Amino acid sequence: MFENHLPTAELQALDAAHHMHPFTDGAGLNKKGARVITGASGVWLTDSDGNRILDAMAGLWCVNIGYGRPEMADAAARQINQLSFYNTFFQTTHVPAVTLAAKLAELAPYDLNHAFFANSGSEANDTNLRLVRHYWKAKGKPTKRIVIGRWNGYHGSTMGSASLGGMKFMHEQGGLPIPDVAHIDQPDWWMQGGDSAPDDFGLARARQLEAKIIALGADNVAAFIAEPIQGSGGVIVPPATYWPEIQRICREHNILLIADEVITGFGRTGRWFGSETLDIRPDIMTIAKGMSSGYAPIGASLLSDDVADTINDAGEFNHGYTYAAHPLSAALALENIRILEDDDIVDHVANVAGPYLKEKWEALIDHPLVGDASILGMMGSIRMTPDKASRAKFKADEGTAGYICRERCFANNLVMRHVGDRMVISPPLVITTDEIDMFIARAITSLDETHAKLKADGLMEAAPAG
Ligand code: PXG
Repeated sequence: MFENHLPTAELQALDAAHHMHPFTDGAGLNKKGARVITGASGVWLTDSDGNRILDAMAGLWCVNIGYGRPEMADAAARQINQLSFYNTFFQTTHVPAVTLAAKLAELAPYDLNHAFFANSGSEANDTNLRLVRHYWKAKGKPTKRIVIGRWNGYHGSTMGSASLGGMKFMHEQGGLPIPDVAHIDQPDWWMQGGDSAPDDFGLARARQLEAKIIALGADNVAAFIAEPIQGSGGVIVPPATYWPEIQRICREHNILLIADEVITGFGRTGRWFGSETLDIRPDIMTIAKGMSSGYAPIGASLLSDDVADTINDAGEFNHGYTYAAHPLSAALALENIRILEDDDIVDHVANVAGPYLKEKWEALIDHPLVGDASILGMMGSIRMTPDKASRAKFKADEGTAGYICRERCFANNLVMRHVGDRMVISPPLVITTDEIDMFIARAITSLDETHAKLKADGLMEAAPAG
């Protein structure tokens, strides 16, 4: 690839002077200099120093078809030449919006036949918050306003979506959560299950929802929102008992169920949607990320017939975004879906790359630092621990080991993300078995180096139990 940029140090200096990064300690980064990514193809990133880096995070859990597909470039050029922008307000529509909405209705399970478009997962979840309240008002139940989410859930970074999420470190900044949002605990057996069996723990955590609904009064609760599998929270695969019980509780108490499929959608779990893999029947589904594989920003709320009909019959819904169903984004989402279908990528996850990665990933449990290695489809996590038998946390601050491991991965030209002392992965779905071998080899080297450093620094000590 030809070099068409300033030298790395100059780019880093300009970045430090003018670019504020999301979720970043700005002063710390500015001292060190950001890594500059200049290109990407398939599962490989290239940086400004010419390193080739294996991206086991698919960008930010989103590049499902891999980077740099020329068909996507062609689709973008065709759409810009045809119609570069028009809106969908004021009784107009356009071909990419219609075609994509119909395609999503075909792909989505059950009667999720209606798309309300946004530009991101955060925006789509803000839509959901307003939409469920509007829905219950239209149904003659205006007091049903509270939305229940989960501690350590992630639904985005706007005021509404961050409130629905349960990231306390986010709530601490900016006066969150907003009113009429409540939270229950997450189904993280490894960290919080104590002596209970995983299935009992799953039921107990689901029943927190019932207790919360009863405490608040079902007449005051609009909806429950959750990720089928928590992503940013650390790839927490819930015990098998969890989702059926959540489903029962929502049904019995007349609460809408919102499945946030921003990460789990578009093949990541080996089916088109995580709700199919985990047998969830949501009233609303949030989608984004893999919807366009990150080639352009787009998100949506997919609504059941009942929810959409109720909203449609309730007069004007005073809500919408300028770029909703942007023709370029919609065209790229359509081309992305065509590639997922024509290349049988969901089948590749279910029957080829997924099982292969599962075998190699779960074998990491034999590493002295690894206390848990779980994976579903192309979402995996390992928990590092100083003592496997007792599922102990480190005595050092949570995230110390994770940060060291992430830095070792970077040094070994591998992107894995750390969530506290968990390492998480979400590779492009097109990863081949050879690339999985390369990935695992680099992951093991990084874990070995992390282990050596933790030992050398006296950090392999367990925190006191409880
Ligand atoms: N829901 C879920 C389940 C997500 O994972 C969002 C909503 C918000 O989407 P937008 O498009 O507004 O970012 C997300 C986003 C990380 C990380 O490091 C994860 C996300 C975003 C940024 C960083 O894990 N997920």
